[in-house]
Amino acid sequence: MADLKAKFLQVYAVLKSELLEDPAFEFADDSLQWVDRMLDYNVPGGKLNRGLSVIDSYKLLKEGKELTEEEIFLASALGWCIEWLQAYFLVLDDIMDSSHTRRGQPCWFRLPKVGLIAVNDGVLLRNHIPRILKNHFRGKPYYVDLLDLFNEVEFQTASGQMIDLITTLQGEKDLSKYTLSLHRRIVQYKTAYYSFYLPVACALLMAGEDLEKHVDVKHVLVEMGTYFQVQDDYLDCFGNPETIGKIGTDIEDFKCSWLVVKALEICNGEQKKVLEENYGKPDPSNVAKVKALYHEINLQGVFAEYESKSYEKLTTAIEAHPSKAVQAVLKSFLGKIYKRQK
Ligand code: DMA
Ligand code: MG
Ligand code: MG
Ligand code: MG
Repeated sequence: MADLKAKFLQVYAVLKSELLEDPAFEFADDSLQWVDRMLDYNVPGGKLNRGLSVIDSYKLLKEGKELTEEEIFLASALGWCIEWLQAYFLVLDDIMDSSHTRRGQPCWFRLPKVGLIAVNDGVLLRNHIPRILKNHFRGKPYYVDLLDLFNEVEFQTASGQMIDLITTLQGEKDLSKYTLSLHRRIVQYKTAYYSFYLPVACALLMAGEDLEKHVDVKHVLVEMGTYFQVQDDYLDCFGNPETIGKIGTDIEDFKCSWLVVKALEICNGEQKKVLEENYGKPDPSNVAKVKALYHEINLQGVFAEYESKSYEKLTTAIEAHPSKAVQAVLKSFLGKIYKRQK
């Protein structure tokens, strides 16, 4: 595994240098340096779970057959495309969410020299993906399907982000619209497709599979992605910022987080008032009141129960799948995220 990660990181260096050497652009030295630094700051610093799971999944689909160097390289390149996509979304997400830190460092747009240039950097990151695909997959029979997959998933993610953002302003802070079904819709679109379905879909395409024959796999992955974003919402409030590398902003931002949805379900009239008066305000004293309420109604316990129930349900769904190889892919995914602290 350590070996695989080292190989994966080597592929990053190759892809980056190809992008920087791109003859289509005659970069002046300072622009070359900008892109170089921007990539290093935003692309490789995360957990790399999404990227690495393309290789993992592909391996499992090949049922233990030794992968060739070329296969490892190609699966890694696809993994990096997902990491690039994630970097693009995160750079913009942090601006829109007014976040401060990401992966244990200031958000890219918070750097004094960067500011809103980060918006264009996001666009650049996004444009790097088809360039990487063109460089390495143009001759493959599944090239068109890959392009289509990335386009489709990007559209879904951007749509999810839109719903996530516009729900915070409709009707001047009205908590009554925050329901589990709205939350589900947001997180499926903004997180589940790109974080869970995309890596496995990339591996399936590489293995010569037809994605339309794998809607059941997609279904399980989308459920898993939903569970993953509920964890993200939970960690936003209850996680250790040192461990998760970011400081939560969901309460300040009036987000339709799983926590506030659950709180609204549990609260009595008086507690609901506390939420209405304090949720979505930037002042730390308002945030503290919301957090105190979350503790009072034992949201941590509610989450722990949700977590173990989700694990059971997902395991049952996975075990119902006819292919052992696919089961192994899905189980490996679930194992990586169950009870995660970051
Ligand atoms: C993130 O949702 C979704 C995308 C597509 C970046 P979020 O704002 O809850 O993520 P984070 O907590 O990492 O800022
Ligand atoms: Mg965010
Ligand atoms: Mg966000
Ligand atoms: Mg979050």
